[in-house]
Amino acid sequence: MTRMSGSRTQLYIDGAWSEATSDETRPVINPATGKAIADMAIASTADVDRAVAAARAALETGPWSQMTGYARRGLLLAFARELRDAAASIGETATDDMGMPLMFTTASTIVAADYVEYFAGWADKIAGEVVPTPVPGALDYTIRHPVGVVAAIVPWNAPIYISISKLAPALAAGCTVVLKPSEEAPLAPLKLAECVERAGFPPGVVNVVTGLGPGVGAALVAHPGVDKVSFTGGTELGRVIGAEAARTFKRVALELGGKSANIVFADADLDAAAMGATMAVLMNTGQQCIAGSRLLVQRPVYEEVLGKVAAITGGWSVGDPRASTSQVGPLISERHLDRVVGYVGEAAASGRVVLGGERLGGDLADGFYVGPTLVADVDTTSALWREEVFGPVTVAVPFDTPAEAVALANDSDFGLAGGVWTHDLDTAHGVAGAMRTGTVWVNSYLAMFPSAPFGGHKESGVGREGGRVAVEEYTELTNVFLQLRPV
Ligand code: TXE
Repeated sequence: MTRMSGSRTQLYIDGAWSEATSDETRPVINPATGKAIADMAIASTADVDRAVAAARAALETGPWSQMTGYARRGLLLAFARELRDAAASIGETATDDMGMPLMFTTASTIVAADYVEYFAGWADKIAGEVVPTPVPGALDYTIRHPVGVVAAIVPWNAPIYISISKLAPALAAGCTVVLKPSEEAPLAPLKLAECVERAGFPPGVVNVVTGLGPGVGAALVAHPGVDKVSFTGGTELGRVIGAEAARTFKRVALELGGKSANIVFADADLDAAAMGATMAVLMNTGQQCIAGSRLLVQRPVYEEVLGKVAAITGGWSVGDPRASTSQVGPLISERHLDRVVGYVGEAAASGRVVLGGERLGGDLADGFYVGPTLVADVDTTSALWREEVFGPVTVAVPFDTPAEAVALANDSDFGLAGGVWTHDLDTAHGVAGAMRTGTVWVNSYLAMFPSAPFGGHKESGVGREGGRVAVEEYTELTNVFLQLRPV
């Protein structure tokens, strides 16, 4: 559990834990049991103002403002050590909070520590450049400043990983942060703040305020004291946040939805492809933006691959996310479960439901569990094919030629990720290069690591997380021109 007053969570502002000034709370529901496990404090406008003011003071006048990149690197490395030490306890909190099986939430915290270490390495390497000029006897160079106070607005589906993928590059660049967790899963981000505190960051560098999106989230997006909004969530909300942030010329990073195509060619290692296709959707019960939810299979091996995917999928164990054997947990909420099952129901008329599609009962009836689902021969104009379902649902169609596969894959409003399974060099590079997505995996799926830039084309978002570019996006450039006196 996290820092509480009774059952009520606290806010982390200016290096201290405090009560929200409003009495409003929202129950935090464990999706495996349907029972409340805490009451999330709903921050008031005054609390949001206090968090932004603390972040601005830390940025402009506190010890953080005077720290070199070398010193920031040291603090980030201390933060990574705290995350590693707390991985088991953060994992338990995240599992109870949002239902991801314990083995994955614990691993996710260790991966988060890896991300922090990687970005610690950039903190002392952020440099401008010397710029050629057309003017004799002049010197021109650029300086990279931290962009300022960052509002990091995160969703519920991967609260540890997504919080860290914003915090780590922002802190490496010298920014200060107000983190707003999702109301559906606020507890793990609050545990991250405990690691920030133990690592010894100066007050105000990282603040965590909980609350509802239209209240606390919207207040941060509109706040004149915030310089950049980094948001991960649904595309429709991203559209609203991008437009609102533009009114005050804030910098914006939007990591939004996806409907990624996983393309299997007949020459591929079909067992590996079937395993990859299964993992691509079942990890985190399909509640991930990069889920390879559209499966495209070359016609001669279509039925064979579907059979393999169904067999592997059927072998994954669905159950209590606290149990060490569970690989697939519940969905985040009953509302979300109804939405996922509704998508499959609508498509059943046009497609062939090979597996699943229904809420699970028995011992799992109190939780929000849906069976892993495979729907074949889906109408490519249907909502199930085109929209992000965010559940353990794979939709499949056959194709004949590489050109047809690329056309099908790119016929989407999204452009986040995709997979290609083939041993033919021309097909691998040709198809990877033709896909309009931010990431393409070849003979692999879901490989994520901190040095790789990650983000979307089209309606999957704006900006990149991961790699050097992620740090640079948390900086603002100044160009300095000096006219030197001749010596
Ligand atoms: O996230 P939301 P939801 C997709 C997925 C899912 C759908 C909705 O398909 O079913 O989006 O998910 C805060 N101003 N993804 O409802 O609504 C909110 O409090 C400012 C894709 O959980 O996008 C939370 O902290 N902030 C995805 C955060 O925004 C506001 C991850 C995300 O909320 C706000 C999750 C407002 N007006 C869902 N309203 C991905 N890209 O990985 C809400 N928020």
